[in-house]
Amino acid sequence: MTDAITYELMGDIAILAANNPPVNALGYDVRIGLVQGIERAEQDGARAVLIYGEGATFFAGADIREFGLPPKEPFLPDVCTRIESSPLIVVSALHGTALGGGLEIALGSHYRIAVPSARMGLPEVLIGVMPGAGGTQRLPRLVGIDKSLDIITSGRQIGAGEALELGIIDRVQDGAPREIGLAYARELLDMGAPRRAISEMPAPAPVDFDALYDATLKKSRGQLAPAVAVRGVQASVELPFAEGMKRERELFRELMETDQRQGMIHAFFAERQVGKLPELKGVAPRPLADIGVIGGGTMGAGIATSALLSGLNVTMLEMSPEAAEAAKGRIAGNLSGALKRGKISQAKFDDLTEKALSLTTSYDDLSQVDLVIEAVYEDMEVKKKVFTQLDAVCKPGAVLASNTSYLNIDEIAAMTSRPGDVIGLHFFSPAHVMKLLEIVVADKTAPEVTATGFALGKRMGKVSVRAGVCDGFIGNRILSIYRTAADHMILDGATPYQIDAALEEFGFAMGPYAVGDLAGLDIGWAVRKRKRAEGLPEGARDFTYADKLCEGGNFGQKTGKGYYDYAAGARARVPNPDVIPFIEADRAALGITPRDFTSDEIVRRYMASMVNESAKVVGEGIARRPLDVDVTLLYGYGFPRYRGGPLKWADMVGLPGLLADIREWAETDPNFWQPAPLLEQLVAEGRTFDDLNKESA
Ligand code: 3H9
Repeated sequence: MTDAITYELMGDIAILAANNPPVNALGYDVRIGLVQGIERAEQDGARAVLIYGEGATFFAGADIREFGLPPKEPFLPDVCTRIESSPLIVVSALHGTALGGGLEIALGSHYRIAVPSARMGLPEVLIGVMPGAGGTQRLPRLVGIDKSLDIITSGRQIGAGEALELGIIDRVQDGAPREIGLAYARELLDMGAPRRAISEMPAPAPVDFDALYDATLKKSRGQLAPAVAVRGVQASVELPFAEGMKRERELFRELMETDQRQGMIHAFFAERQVGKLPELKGVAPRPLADIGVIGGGTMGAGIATSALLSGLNVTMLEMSPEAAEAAKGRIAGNLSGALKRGKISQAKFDDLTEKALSLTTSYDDLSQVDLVIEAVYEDMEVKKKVFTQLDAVCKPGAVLASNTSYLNIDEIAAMTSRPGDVIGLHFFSPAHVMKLLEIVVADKTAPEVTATGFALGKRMGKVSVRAGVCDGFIGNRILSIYRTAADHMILDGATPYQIDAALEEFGFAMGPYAVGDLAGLDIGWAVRKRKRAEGLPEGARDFTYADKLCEGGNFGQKTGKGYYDYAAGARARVPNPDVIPFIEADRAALGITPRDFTSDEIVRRYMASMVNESAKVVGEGIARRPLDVDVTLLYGYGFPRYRGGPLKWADMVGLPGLLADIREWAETDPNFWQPAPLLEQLVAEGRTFDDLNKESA
């Protein structure tokens, strides 16, 4: 026996307890321990076997860290089959999260009991694979095609109550998993309950799997795993059980070989790694109970909503009582969304809006808050005034945060007598929905202030990324470059519609011009005006078509027209006929003869510009590691998760090819295509961005 599974014989019941913290992943030691435990139970003359997990959870799935390495026997599907084929009664007692291979072990058992808080599911598609240890063969026999496809293709977790209703588990009972499992096994033995192998149950009736495959592929926007999983379920209907298991394994292995699997597993580990910074090891955050928010527009109200939902008291400061009431209305509107979705009760809603939220027009009311976030107009002079006033009233030790999306936090901090307490907390709109939080660490920000930013993000359920100070920090700085690459392609002959289509095909939820229409074209207009006023870099290509759209009052969806005409609804996205003539006028003025672009070239240029700027952001230390950029783009900019993030994608397509493209394009536009020194260095050394992630771990 291995240490990962301990064996104990209690009368005629053998107990196999998993001890593989933190999540009892089904690594090699656990698998071999389970097989040996079953064999030993049979040899010892036991009549039943109980399987349960010590610690936080039943098995949370196969050990993802083993993926990509040569698989080692016993393979998980064989372990499940070995459990199921035992002549003894096998009971699994579930707590925590029985996921993927964990649920498959439970389905290989003959009976399943769970504590009320247990959650279960087959989330393999969320890491780019599909159930590979009988999940697609056993679950349909238990719950039918519709339910099993819902569970498998969404990867969602279901609670014990729903699992009981569906018949995935046999009983829900409060108590320690070991105790409830033992009592259940005893009861089953005493009543002479039969062995009950799901593989021996009849398969569900056939349905139109081709149609289901097509529908699933369409829904998952280019991600393959959910659709391939449909083929696995199809095998449960069309093939005898053992053949179905073989087919499932083949499909699982096919997915295992894909870049999509690599991308999604990279995303899984990156989002867990992103908050782990060496500089914060052992640094305690400051306590947080009361926070202030300055400015109750869309952004401020979203931040306040998120803070209230995470249990903080919020003082909202506005310029006038009317503006404060309007902010409260926005917050209540946001919270009523949570109420409608059943996330909070009416009593909680009342409590949050009437007790936890207070309104003020006086800075004095911020004197006792632990942290204050300003979300006022993006103007340095306005921000400086706010911070001067905060410095005058806030208690010592209060964290003073700016939600600016590009302004220099060092300059803002310098307005105060306590720059160590100043930090950037860049939320993304709508702030109560979007998961990304950029924590912008200025020159003098104290480590415990950074730790407090991360603690706030965690409390709010955000994915927080550390960023350094520069124009646009990590995300908006990179965005401005790849948007420029797209604008250049338009000048040279592409249309916004072609570009949107190519990038949506690549996997972005929306192309850049559709996103512009959604966010409001006035934002980019203001940025262009500011940059022109500051002076464009020499040789930079400028254009006017986007300004002309804005000058005509066309700011996108909110005005009914932008790159698209929304008269027929937001989804219709009919091209606005004014756009192409504006573009043609720019081309004529610049003496450009338009040329054709293929979708492939559009993606390549757009992505190369994104990767190149990302490499600059990492090289300059604005992002600590490549994974910080990947997480930023995944959570704030709609980057397709199955591609892992721009730098993981770059590793997979190959850095030398990307650099060669950039060098070639630099021959015609040396101003824009300046290779990042870090990219050149990695190519010269034959290394990848992921090597840098590993070195920093
Ligand atoms: C599968 O089962 C395939 C089979 O069908 C077929 C096979 C043939 N492996 O998330 P947390 C680590 S595919 C290795 O922070 P939480 C995680 O990296 C698998 N490590 O905690 C972290 O490490 P660290 C299907 C894993 O409480 C630590 O555990 N299963 C695994 O917020 C704590 O994790 C899944 O996809 C793993 N499977 O959430 C489940 N899981 O401390 C994936 C976690 O060094 N896991 N770790 O950063 C989860 O969804 C969540 O981790 C879970 C706990 C809900 C379990």
